[in-house]
Amino acid sequence: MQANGISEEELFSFLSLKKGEDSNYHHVLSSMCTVPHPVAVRAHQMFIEANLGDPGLFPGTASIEELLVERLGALFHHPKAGGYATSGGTESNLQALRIFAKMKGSRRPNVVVPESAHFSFEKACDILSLEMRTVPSDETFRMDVDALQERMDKNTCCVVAVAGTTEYGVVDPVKAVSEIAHDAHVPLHVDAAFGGLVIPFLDHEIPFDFALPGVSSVAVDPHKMGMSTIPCGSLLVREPSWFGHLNVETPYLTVKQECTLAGTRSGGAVVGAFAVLEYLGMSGMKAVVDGCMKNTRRLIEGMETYGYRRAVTPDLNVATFEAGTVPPGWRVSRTRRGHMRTIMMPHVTRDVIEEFLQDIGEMDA
Ligand code: 0PR
Repeated sequence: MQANGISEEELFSFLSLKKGEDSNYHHVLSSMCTVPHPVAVRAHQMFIEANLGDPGLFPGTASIEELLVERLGALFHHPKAGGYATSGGTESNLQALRIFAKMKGSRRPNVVVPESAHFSFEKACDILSLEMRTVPSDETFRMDVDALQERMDKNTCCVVAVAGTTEYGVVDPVKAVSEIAHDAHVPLHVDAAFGGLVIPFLDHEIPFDFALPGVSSVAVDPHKMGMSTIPCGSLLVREPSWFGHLNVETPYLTVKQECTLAGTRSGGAVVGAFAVLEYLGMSGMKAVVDGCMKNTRRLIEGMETYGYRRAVTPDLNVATFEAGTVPPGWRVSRTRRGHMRTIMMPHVTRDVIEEFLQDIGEMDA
């Protein structure tokens, strides 16, 4: 630290220089985050100092967290689901496995996850000392359900399905997985970090949530398709009392027990997440998702007219291609199999897609 502070002007000119080095999302097709909705920003600013780690000091913010959980629970066909706002999908996945490992109480617990699962499960299994067993994907990159059962045994504390895979934007056959898990009395955790705020707004139904009796918990991130400020994820569980397995005593706080992973937690981001859902409602969210899906179809169609084949037809707004070089200035990512991966987040408008197609067409010429 410098002995004496610098002027505000000097400070902010340095910060804007650094901000200029960041991407402004305009040509970013590789991100599952997006520019936050203006009401999220306004709500976040309003609650900027609120710390949900000591909710007794911020009862208003804490009641908004409860409302957020209630809204998401209702959206997922279980208004009485228990839940809390996490820092994102990584924490939600970790906490879900933590609950189910404790409930199982096995000495050598294992978790069965699809090959396509996000790398947060690897972190979670490492931290919780769980054996991670993977189920291969079929040719559409969805979990091969036939291979699931043989990986489960009496020490399996949780099965995971992904509703909206990170790499290919497909939804695992959650209904079939749910039946297997239910019959075996093994909890099923659905990672809908990305898809949870897309699937309910699609024109056709894809079962993935608490309407399926085998689903025990769902992770969904407002800071992805919920257009909230970062960080805001959430974990919902079928039985609110399950969080009791995670409780620790917090004698010097305004609440005497805590089940969250983080202590200090951003109230602003949580209020921001709630604000977006409340402001847009079902019809507003559907309009956003419709737009993203239309843009996804347009990109796939445009790329295929140039001869770049899709890797798969996605369920959600993720498009992947057999394609190599990308025009300069554009950010895309690569899947583990080497496919070009793009995500049509709300900042990726139709104009942006047309611009990308034009650039890639010129590159080819
Ligand atoms: N589950 C799924 C299905 C995910 O796609 C992700 C993140 C997670 C869990 C973990 O969520 P958190 O990162 O919130 O803990 N998927 C994106 C990815 O890894 C996250 C991301 C977002 C990466 C924006 C880059 C980026 O620019 O690709």
